[in-house]
Amino acid sequence: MRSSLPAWVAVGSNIGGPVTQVRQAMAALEALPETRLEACSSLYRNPPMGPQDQPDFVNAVVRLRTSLEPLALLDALQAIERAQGRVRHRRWGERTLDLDLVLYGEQRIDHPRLVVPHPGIGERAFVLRPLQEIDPGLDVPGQGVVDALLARVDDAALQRVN
Ligand code: J1C
Repeated sequence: MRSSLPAWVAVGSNIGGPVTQVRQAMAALEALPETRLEACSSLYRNPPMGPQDQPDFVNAVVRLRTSLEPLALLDALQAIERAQGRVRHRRWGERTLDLDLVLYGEQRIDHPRLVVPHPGIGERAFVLRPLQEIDPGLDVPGQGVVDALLARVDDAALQRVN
């Protein structure tokens, strides 16, 4: 059997019942082949980054352990997005479901379809806060420790969903 590595996936939605979308995505991630769902953050409701005339987002982060290679995992994430009727209306606009591969082990990947660590993670409280919840002290290759990254952004608008 191939060796498995931890992989962190950010989940986001702001239409189509965002809480249900995020929970359903977590269930789909748990069902992936060669993959275990090791940890789920809380769900966080937060205002949109980008155009403000759209609903609030619900965001979360999960830690998987998988022996899927990075591009195979990306394919699987995109299949889940499609299965949940992914709709994107406009750039930086509302979306049914986003799955972003934030980190894959300690690897740095620069491929036309896949950049890891995910660029922009350092500016996004809606990724950093749930990531810190499940893995405080985690090192983001090339960027620093998650706690230090979180200390630099404003996360006051994130509200934990019950
Ligand atoms: C392409 N990609 O990106 S969609 C894909 N690296 O086809 C991939 N690490 O080939 C490629 N993971 O806009 C390259 N895909 O949540 C990666 N996201 C990688 C996945 N406000 C990769 N509050 C394009 N919360 C791909 N989200 C990349 N505002 C972009 C979807 C999957 C995330 C958003 C709040 C949010 C937003 C905006 C509208 C800006 C938000 C939130 C897209 N998310």
